[in-house]
Amino acid sequence: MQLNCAGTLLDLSQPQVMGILNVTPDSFSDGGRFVGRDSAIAHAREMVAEGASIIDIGGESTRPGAADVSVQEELDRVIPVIESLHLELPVIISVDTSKPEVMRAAVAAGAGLINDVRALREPGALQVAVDSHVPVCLMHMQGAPRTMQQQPEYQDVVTEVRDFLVARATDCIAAGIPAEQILLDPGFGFGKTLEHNLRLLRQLPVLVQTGYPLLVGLSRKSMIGQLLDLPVEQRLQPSVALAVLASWLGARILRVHDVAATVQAVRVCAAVKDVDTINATR
Ligand code: 7PM
Repeated sequence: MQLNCAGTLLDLSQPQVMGILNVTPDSFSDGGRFVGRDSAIAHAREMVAEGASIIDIGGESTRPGAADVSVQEELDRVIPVIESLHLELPVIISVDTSKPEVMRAAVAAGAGLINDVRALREPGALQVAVDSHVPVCLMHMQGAPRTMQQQPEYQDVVTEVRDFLVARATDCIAAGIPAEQILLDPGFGFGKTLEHNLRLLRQLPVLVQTGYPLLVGLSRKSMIGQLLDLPVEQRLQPSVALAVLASWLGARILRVHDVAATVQAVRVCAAVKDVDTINATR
């Protein structure tokens, strides 16, 4: 099980960590510290040294209530950082965007994965993804970022998220994306209450069952704030705990802010998971 990220292979038989590099000035937890190109590169270099195999770069804040960002603004934020990163570091670069123009420019600049919280539903996005030949992460979101947390409602959140994601994957395959290049993501916090998020994590094996590798983002999310009443800068330990749970339940890629702690945690978790396979080969 491996992804072909613009020529770089990513092995999914071991859990992989995706480090979040935000280049939005209003990014919710890094407070706009990594706005400049040099500081972004330094942060990325640190995350790679800590064991991240993917760096996720996003220029649009998907925070509930956040303002829309223009194509030009997103290009200006993201493309220079991708160009520099691609020249300086041997790491897979993921672009967190829903805009086809940004996807196209990002892949041309060296991005090896498209991460779209709107699951390639914006006009033109699916065709750009097909033409780019990089893997895609399809995420579930109910509603739109500005209003999604107002009144999330489901009959059965796990079934609805699974059916949405499988339907999107089927559309992507029909359009020409190889099934082996598709990742699915339940989209924790995107149009979900605390209970919805907890159910989705508890029932993650239902999503694993689809056969598509799962990427999950739980790092520093508001569900932790709701459970523990902690501000965003004090959510390291519970974020690591949720990453371990997700990886134990079958997630393949963990999208996180705190790379070093998460890499160590999911590696020991994987050793426990894989102990029978080690014995079988001896
Ligand atoms: C405010 C609220 C700011 C939420 C930032 C966020 C995911 C993602 C994001 C995810 C995938 C965050 C999110 N979350 N992409 N992009 N999966 N694939 O916490 O869960 O970073 S933005």
